[in-house]
Amino acid sequence: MEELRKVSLVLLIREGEVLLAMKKRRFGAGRWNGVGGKPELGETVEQSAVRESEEEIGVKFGLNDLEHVASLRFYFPEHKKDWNQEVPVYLVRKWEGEPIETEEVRPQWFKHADIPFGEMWPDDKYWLPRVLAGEKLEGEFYFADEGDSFERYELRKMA
Ligand code: 8OG
Repeated sequence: MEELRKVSLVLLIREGEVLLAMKKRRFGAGRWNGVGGKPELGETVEQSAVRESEEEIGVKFGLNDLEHVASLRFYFPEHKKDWNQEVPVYLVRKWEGEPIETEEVRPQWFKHADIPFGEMWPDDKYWLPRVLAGEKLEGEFYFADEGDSFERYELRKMA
């Protein structure tokens, strides 16, 4: 299988709540999601998780604060296959600074029971509750279109 580009996804968590951010522009705009993004030249995906979290919501933490809880691979139809990517998901429990709104995103805390799955990537409802409950997962999602629905998915415990 071809190597996939890796793009980080970071979820800040505190007692019973998760921080989601409404993305205001570019890929995924209009959806609530964690923060994170593509590594810059020479950067590891973990470094991108730390840098993007500071750029997007103004919080600081170290590489050691990243708890790798999922590896998800997303596949799009042939005409969109440049969107294919692997997303390592990290939980972060400890950081410096209060999350702030920036040009890119508007952050908000959500209780686990109030997570707005209807305004998120359609795969999130399958893996996010399990990750928040303490599972470590890996899996693949095969999107039918540009990300509004998917045809099939596989999810298993992380090896
Ligand atoms: O840098 P860019 O904005 O392209 O990063 C995209 C972000 O979206 C990155 O944090 C990874 C994340 N992401 C996907 N697909 C999915 C998905 O299906 N669900 C969630 N929750 N996040 C995703 O690329």
